[in-house]
Amino acid sequence: MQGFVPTPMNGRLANLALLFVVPLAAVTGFMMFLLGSGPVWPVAILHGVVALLVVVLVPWKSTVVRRGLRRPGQTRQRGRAVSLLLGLCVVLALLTGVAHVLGVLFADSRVTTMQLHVGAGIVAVVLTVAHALQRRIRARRGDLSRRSFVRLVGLTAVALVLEAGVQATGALTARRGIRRSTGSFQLASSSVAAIPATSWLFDQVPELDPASWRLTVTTGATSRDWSLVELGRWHDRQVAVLDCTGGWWTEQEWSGVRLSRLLPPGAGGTVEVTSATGYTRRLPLTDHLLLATAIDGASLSGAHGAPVRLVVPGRRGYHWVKWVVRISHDDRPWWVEPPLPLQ
Ligand code: HEM
Ligand SMILES: Nc1nc2c(c(=O)[nH]1)N[C@H]1C(S)=C(S)[C@@H](COP(=O)(O)O)O[C@H]1N2
Ligand SMILES: [Mo]
Repeated sequence: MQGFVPTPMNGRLANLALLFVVPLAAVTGFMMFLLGSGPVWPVAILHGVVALLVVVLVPWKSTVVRRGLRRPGQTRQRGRAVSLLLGLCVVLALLTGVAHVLGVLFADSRVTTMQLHVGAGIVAVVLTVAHALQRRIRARRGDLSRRSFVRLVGLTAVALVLEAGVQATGALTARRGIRRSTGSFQLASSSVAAIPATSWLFDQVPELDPASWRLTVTTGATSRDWSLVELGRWHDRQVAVLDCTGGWWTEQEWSGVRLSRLLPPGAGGTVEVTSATGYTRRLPLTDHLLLATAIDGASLSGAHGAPVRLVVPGRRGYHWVKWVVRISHDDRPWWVEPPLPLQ
């Protein structure tokens, strides 16, 4: 190969690059989840370019892989399972990532293409670290040279072309309705019945009796319990997009009571909204928070958060706490919590 193609890479440098590229793909992927709305697309492009750099590095990585497969010995065998699984996860992450962009959604199945994608991506990062610990590579002085920088720019340009190809094909072929800048597709039907019942991780629908259900609102030293009948006094409405990180979105009219009505007039700061399951999110009161009891005029079902669920216009679905039982108001910053829920 060296004879007729000027190789802009070698196996060792490809290994070093992949050690950064795979985790960076995961970081940029999660950044998309955190941004929620607004100009997410530059991050989506960055994610695509970083991820497709993996594909561009394959020719050089493959020489390393072939050399490794020829090598006998116990120690090599031990790391082989990790290597194989890592390869599979990266291929799966690449295929499902591209499939999602092309409109393969599987919104009704137990696992969407995007969920499979994120799962494969997370496992790939863990295995990348394990793999690198098993087969240590030492950086050399020449690695940070101008020459290798130029190589990296060249490879990134190729990845950028691939990314443009994927995005253009997606724009042409995806018939599953409109795609948001977060990458999510509109559900095929706008009916309430079509909305998947989703949990961030493993939350189950809790048994809540609407008659005995109470919402405890704490602000400063005072606390008050609201019953469902009391909240029924208000009929506030809000059209908002529920955009799940599973890769789909739906626009609905949610109705119930503005959360600010349950706080002192003009209250600022943040609220921590807690579910009967313990699931919790903290949000600034500058958001137009609605405690919804109905979608499209009909009462919420248990799976969608009855008796009361939070609606957070402009933020991804994982902020929309279902089965709300407690609201604590104070002036802690909204970001004093894990950036993504842990349950
Ligand atoms: C682990 C966390 C990850 C998250 C949260 C994530 C998230 C996403 C999202 C939201 C998209 C859709 C972008 C769009 O519609 O334009 C996407 C696309 C994609 N992802 Fe990931 N991803 C992750 C990891 C990875 C990894 C590790 C790889 C590859 C090694 C990867 C490869 C891809 C590819 C190839 C696409 C198609 C992008 C394109 O070409 O436009 N992702 N990912
Ligand atoms: N208590 C609780 N609320 C939750 C979740 C959860 O796991 N537990 N998942 C969130 C996620 S990730 C999404 S996308 C929406 C889904 O709402 P839906 O089931 O009405 O579609 O609920 C959010 N609220
Ligand atoms: Mo979600």
